[in-house]
Amino acid sequence: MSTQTDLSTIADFDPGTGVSSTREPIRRRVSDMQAYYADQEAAAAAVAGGDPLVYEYYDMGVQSTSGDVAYGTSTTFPGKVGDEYFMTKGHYHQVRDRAEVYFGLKGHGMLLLQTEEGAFTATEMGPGTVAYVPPCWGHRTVNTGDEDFVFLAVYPGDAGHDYGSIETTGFARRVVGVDGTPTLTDNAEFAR
Ligand code: M6P
Ligand code: ZN
Repeated sequence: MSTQTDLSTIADFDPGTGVSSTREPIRRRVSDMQAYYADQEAAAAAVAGGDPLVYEYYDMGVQSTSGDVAYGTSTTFPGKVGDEYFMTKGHYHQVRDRAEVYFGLKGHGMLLLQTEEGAFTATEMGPGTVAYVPPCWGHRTVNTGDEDFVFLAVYPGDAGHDYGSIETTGFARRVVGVDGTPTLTDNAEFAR
């Protein structure tokens, strides 16, 4: 059997920083996801005050077939919008039953997981943590520390990203700082 993947295009990355010297990352600033945050005034102020980078993601360029294994590194920078920690948009997989594995490389964060039926769970991540996103669970990561939070993500090539559902419903919980401690709180706007 032959593969159409050109091995010379498969990128490597620095396991300390997640950065790949041969790939361009996707970058998300506060303005790219303003409505995702609870405090709209703080989000507008962050955009006006320089629009900080929230996270970047290097997709290592594997083709998107069911037989391929896609992988990439994600860095969420430290920071908050209001009292809510910087986070990824979060997504379900377009092909819902595709799972994912995260491997923590640097810094500290939280992986939020939820199903469309209303289940929710969260797990803490740090260097060396292996976290599993089971089939059909939506997932978002949050930087709860004061340094870059970096992890490797591995998932089936045909999984795809469905952002629409999370954009519409949000996540059941938000991660906010309470007296300096990352704390899960109910998301008042959550609708499922
Ligand atoms: C992880 C993986 C990627 C994802 C990235 C950014 O590295 O799950 O597939 O693209 O985080 O998260 P999001 O796509 O939700 O913005
Ligand atoms: Zn995913």
